[in-house]
Amino acid sequence: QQYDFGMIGLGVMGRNLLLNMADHGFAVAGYNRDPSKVTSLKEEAQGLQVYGTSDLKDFISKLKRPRALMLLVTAGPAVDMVIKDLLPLLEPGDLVIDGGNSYFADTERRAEELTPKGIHFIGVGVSGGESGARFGPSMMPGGSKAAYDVVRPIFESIAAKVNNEPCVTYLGPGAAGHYVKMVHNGIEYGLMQLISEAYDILKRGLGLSNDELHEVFKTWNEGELKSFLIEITAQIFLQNDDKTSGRLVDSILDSAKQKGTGKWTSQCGMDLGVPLSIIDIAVTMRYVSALKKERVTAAKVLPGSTPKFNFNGDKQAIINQVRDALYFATIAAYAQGMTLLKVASDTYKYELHLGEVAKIWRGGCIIRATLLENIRVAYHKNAQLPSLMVDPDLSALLLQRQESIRRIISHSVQAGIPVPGLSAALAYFDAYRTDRLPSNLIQAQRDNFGAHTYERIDTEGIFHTHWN
Ligand code: NBP
Repeated sequence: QQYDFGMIGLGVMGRNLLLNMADHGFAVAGYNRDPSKVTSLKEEAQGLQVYGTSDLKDFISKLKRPRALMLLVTAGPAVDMVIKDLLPLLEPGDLVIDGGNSYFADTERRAEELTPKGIHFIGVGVSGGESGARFGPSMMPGGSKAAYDVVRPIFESIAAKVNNEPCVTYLGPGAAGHYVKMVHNGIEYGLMQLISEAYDILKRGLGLSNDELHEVFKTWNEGELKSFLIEITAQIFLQNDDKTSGRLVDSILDSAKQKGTGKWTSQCGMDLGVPLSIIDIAVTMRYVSALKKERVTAAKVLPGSTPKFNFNGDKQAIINQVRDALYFATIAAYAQGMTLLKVASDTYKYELHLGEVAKIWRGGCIIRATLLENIRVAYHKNAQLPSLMVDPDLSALLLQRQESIRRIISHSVQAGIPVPGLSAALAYFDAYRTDRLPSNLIQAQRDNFGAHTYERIDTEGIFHTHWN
C-alpha cells in the first residue's frame, strides 16, 4: 500500500498530528529513528491506516508520489540533519514540510537550498500543544502556494474549526508561516505574564483563596476575556496536589522556563523597530523569575510595603477593575504583535492578511480568544490599520477600561506588587496617544554630545547646533 502523507519524528506533536490525519481517513506513514516511538504509534493507531517504521528508506518508499512529508523534530540542527538524510531519497516535485517551531531565517535558508533541487518547502507553525495536534490545531503555513494546495485538503480536515471554517490558511511566501507562529508565541508570552500579574493582585493584594481564584477566572471566561488561557487558569486552581493536602499550583516553583520563541519575537521587534514592550517584559520577567535564590535573599534585605491592597469599599469592584485592566492590556498585547506582523510583512514581502491571521487563531491555538473575532473584524474593515488601538471599536473598549487599569496599577505600586506587563500596556497606550513626547530632549542631547543632528517642528531639513 502507498500512503498519502508521511511524518518524520513521532514525538508529542508528530504522533498526535499523524493520528489526527488517520482519524480523518488519510492513509499515513510515520518514521522515527528510535523504534520505541514507532511501537507506541502502532499501539495507538489500531484500526487506522497507519504505517510505522524506523527505516528511512522503507518510509520513503511507502509514500505516494509526489511525496508529501512533514518533519516534527526539535527545531534547530535536527531539522538540517533530517533534511540532509532525506535529500538523496527524494525526487523533484516532492514536498517537504517543517512543522516545528523553526526560526524564520532558518526556514528562508532551507527553502533557498531545496527549491533549486526541485523540492517544494513549506514552513508551517502548528499550535495547540498535544491535544490540539490530536484533535484540531491551528496551523500557519507559508512557502510555495502550489505545494500547499497539494496538502490543503489534509490540513483543512485536521485543523480546528470555528463556525465550520478551518483554522488554517495559506499565509504567504517564504517563511511567512513560521514568522506568524513566532509572533503567536510572543503574544502568548505577553498574555501569560499579564494573567500571572492579575493572579498576583488577586492572591496577594486581595487575599483570594484558590477556590475564589477559580470562581473569578471561571466567571471571566464567560465574558469578554473568554479564551483558552483564562479557561485553563481557572482549572489550574482546582488541581489537588498528591504530595500535600493543598493545591498543586502552590507547590510549583516560581521559576518559569522558556524555549526561546518569546525572545525571538522581542529580538525581531528590535530588528524592525517595532515597540513590543509587553512581550519584552514577559521575557524579562521569566529571567527575573529564574533568579529564585537571589530573590529569596533580597526579600530579606529589601523589605517594602506589604502586598495587601489598601482600599475602601467593595472587593468585587476591585476584582472587576482587575478584569478590565487585564482586558485592556490583552488588547494592547495583541496590538503590539499584530503591528510586528504588519511591518514584517512589508519588510519581507509576506503579503499577510492580518484579518486571516486573526481568523485562524480563533480556534485550536494557545492564544485563541473571543477577542480575535473583534480583531478579525477590525482588519476586515481596514486592512491597513496602523495599530489595533485606533480601530473605532477596539479604541472604545480601551477607553472604557482606561480608568480601571490606572487604578489597579496605582494600588499595585502602593502595595509593592510588580505589574510590569500591565504597566507596559498602559505606558504604551499613553505614549501612543501622546502627540508630543519628550523625545525632543533626547534629540537635543544627542546633538549636544555627539553632533547627531536633529529635525525641527517648523522647518524641513537637518540641523546641528554648536551648543553653549
Ligand atoms: P519531542 O521532543 O516530543 O519529539 C522530537 C522528535 O524529534 C523525536 O521523535 C525525536 O526522535 C526526533 N528527532 C530529533 Br530530537 N532529532 C532527530 C534527528 N536528528 N533525526 C530524526 N529524528 C529526530 O518534540 P515535540 O514536542 O513533538 O516538538 C516537535 C516540534 O514541534 C518542535 O519544533 C517544537 O518546538 C514544536 N512544537 C511543539 C509543541 C508542543 O506543545 N510540544 C507545540 C507546537 C510546536 P527520537 O525519538 O529518535 O529522539
